[in-house]
Amino acid sequence: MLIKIKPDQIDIPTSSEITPKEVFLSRRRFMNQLAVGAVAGGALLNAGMAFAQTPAGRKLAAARNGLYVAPDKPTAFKDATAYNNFYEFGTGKSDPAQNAGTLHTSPWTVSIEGEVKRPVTMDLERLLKLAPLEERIYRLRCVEGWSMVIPWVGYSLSALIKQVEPTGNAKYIEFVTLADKRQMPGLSSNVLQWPYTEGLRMDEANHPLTLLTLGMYGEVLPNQNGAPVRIVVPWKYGFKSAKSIVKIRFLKEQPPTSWNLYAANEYGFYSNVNPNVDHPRWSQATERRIGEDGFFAKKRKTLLFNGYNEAAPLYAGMDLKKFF
Ligand SMILES: Nc1nc2c(c(=O)[nH]1)N[C@H]1C(S)=C(S)[C@@H](COP(=O)(O)O)O[C@H]1N2
Ligand SMILES: [Mo]
Repeated sequence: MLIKIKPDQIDIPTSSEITPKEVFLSRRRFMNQLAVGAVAGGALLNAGMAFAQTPAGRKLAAARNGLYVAPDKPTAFKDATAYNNFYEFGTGKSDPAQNAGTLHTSPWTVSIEGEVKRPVTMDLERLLKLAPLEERIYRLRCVEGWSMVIPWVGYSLSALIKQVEPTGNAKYIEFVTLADKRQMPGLSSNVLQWPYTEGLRMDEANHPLTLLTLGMYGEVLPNQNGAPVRIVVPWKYGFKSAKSIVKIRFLKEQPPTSWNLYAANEYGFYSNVNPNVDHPRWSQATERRIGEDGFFAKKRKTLLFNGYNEAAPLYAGMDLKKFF
């Protein structure tokens, strides 16, 4: 059962209200919760249930990271889980919510390979414990011209990258989604090349904003949002944020990516949110907020880097019209 948190139950402190001390205290509170959770986890193990199992709706304790709280009102859980892009379950916006029930998220492993000194296959339990879980409220802007505001749960991907020790050759990172026809009805159509793959330059992957995401709204990810583990890169168009990841590869060369293979002139490797670079078939200057802005509402102005100016130094000296 999914336990839903209404947005009005989530209190959003403004950034001026957040002090480093509060962040520290909430982290300590989280550590205490973790200790309690470890006892409960032990009891579950004794009962013959693996802690790694993540039934839908399982709560994830996470301390709000005040550095990453979008001032916008979070999208309602019911909207963020009913209007999705997850082509492995169909191309319609309601297809993922309707069809993703067939995805088996337990057991789940992520194989980390390529240009690393310590290649490893991690199960979900290990990923959940790799670093303290944080809640971060990020805007997510789809290339189609809509956006959401989601309280994600996870930690910076850089924590995982550090553990596997990339070699000097690692210049790019690739994310590979599960591709299993028995679980994913959308794979019978070849609208995209499967498995769905995405990639980042190593400095983008190591940017603190890049979130290895294990939950949202205080619980594990719903299947339609990319359970049990996905990436969220808030300054890029949504399609860069691959869902239901089974493999992370460290590479010397820039990897091909599903949407770039689909239409290279429409979907670049970088795909930073940029109101000044139109999609060949539509403007990117404005967006609609799912659940709030109806089709006839005045559109919101899209912000360069989706408002995440911290990401701008990654592209110093690059022509963003060329590297779109
Ligand atoms: N594996 C996979 N990941 C994916 C997609 C997809 O079709 N398959 N769609 C992308 C697109 S286009 C968007 S906008 C976001 C949507 O994430 P959300 O449904 O959690 O809002 O997921 C991205 N990740
Ligand atoms: Mo998207």
